[in-house]
Amino acid sequence: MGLRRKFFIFGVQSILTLAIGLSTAWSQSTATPPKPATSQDALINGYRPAWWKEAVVYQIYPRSFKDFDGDGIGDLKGITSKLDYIKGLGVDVIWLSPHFDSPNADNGYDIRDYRKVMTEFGNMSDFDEMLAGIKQRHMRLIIDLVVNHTSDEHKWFVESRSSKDNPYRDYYIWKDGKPNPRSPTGFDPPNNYPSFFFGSAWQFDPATKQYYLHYFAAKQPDLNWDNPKVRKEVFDLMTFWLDKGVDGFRMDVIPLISKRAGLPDLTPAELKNAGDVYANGPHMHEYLQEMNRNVMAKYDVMTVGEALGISLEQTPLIVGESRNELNMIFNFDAVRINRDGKQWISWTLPDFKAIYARHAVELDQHSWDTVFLSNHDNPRLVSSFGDDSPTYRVPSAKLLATMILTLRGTPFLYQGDELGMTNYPFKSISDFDDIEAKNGYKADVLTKKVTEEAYLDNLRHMSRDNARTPMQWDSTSQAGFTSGNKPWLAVNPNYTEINAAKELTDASSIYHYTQKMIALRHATPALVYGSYKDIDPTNSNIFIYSRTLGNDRYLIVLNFSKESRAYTLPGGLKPTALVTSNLATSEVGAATINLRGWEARVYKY
Ligand code: ISL
Repeated sequence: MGLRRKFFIFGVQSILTLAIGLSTAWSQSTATPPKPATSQDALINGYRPAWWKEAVVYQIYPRSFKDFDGDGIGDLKGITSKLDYIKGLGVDVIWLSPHFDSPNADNGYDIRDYRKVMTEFGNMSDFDEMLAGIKQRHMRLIIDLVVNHTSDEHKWFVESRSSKDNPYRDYYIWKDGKPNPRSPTGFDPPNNYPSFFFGSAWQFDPATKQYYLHYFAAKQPDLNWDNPKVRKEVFDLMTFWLDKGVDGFRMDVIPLISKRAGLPDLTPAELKNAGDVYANGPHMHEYLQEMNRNVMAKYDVMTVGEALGISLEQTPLIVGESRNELNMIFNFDAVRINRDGKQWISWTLPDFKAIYARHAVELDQHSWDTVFLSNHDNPRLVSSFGDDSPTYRVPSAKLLATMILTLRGTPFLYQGDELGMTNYPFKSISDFDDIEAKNGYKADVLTKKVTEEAYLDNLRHMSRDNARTPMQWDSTSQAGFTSGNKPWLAVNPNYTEINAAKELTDASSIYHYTQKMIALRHATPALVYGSYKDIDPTNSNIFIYSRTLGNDRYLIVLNFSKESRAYTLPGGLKPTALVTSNLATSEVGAATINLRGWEARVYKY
């Protein structure tokens, strides 16, 4: 199908859906954001409409997005300079990974001052300018709320560790160690909790001879949410940013805030998945409801929790409308289907599809969902779930965009995936920046538990640094990311081939395809509020599902393989029109369709 025809179909599509009066979508050209949904608003397919249900979100990892001042580190002025690019894609909301003052033990997920901008990223007036630019373009901004832990350089922790009777002592979790005369400190940690970043989750502090708890790095001490003063501090800092005009929060590891009473040892079974125990503590729901009452209820905001350790079955207890906790959460079942703990494993399409089928059963009209397959903690979308070889990178990246933008739930896109950026060809441990990769090297390779080659091979597939290499803006030096000659993390050498400048001038690029899919979603209430059905759950190569809203019925057909396949549509399904496809085709109406490798089609039926 020629491009002109595709545009025509999109045009007809929007007119039809608008004409039947179902759309509450915030169109790109509308000058005023839609009003928040009220109880008077008519339900759509049983769903209460809301702007954050209709939005498409774009995640920015500021360190790697665009460097304005040439120091090799992305910054807020850099983001402001690229707002037209982001708006051009058609997204509604930007999620900004942490931009706060931080010593960067974990790239900003270790916050030293919640009310100050990280010096490398600029200052508060740069933030205000960026926010104004976002609003001028009728987009919204959600920021990262990292409040399970702070930096050990946060003034609360500096006070807390200074003496046992300091007023901030109870802002964190301190415990006596177990006496052990053979240990250099004279103690062993209070229990067997492991850290997500290797080793014990306890750090001995010589000043007071007690241990503090850190689920992540030793420089990320966990806050004590059982202390009402801590909760008040968090609610105040959230209010500070909302009063500035931000539109909500992505909440980092929010299910970990409430700790198990008494902190007993984990059993051997629990140790295999410590995150499941750390999540869902006894007061988690109570604290989230308190946060909602004190903060969110007073604003029209979007909240999305990073729900590490929360099972699908437990999800409605956090996102259920009547619960007054969060709007939605990230569930990791799909994005982590290719790993077992920290080990990369193979996966099958039926298992992958079963996850979405389960979501449709467990999350009803009162529990909103998210869709994402990449972010700053995961490898590149096309390298993990598509095929990043020269032949199939473009079609498979487009297929994945088709899927993410037609599934049920608010879609989250990660910077660079709209260009089909790929994993980085890491050669040695010195190529990595990530604390997780480096700690793992010390824990596993230097102790000879794992060979260097096996460790690096695994990291090449799953390291978080794959997603953190600088955005590839053009084919000039350092991909146009920085005018300096040393970005904080190396640019992927494929930037001369894969870059934004090239894709912007190519009507058949992944960028433009993503833009069209976003426009289609915005114009099509069935893709937002429609019911979901997996049509052929056991097929190992084809993912085919429907999204239906009354008589508005869509069939999405995705060939998740590089082989061409003649596919007979199940149950006598008869598409009536081809809405879009990622490869030129005009096949409509046949009982058997001929899909090429990584072909994606959206039909009406
Ligand atoms: O990325 C992971 C493993 O490779 C996860 O275990 C990750 O640490 C987990 O999803 C929590 O992530 C969030 O909190 C961390 C931070 O390092 C991540 O970047 C953040 O997304 C600690 O704040």
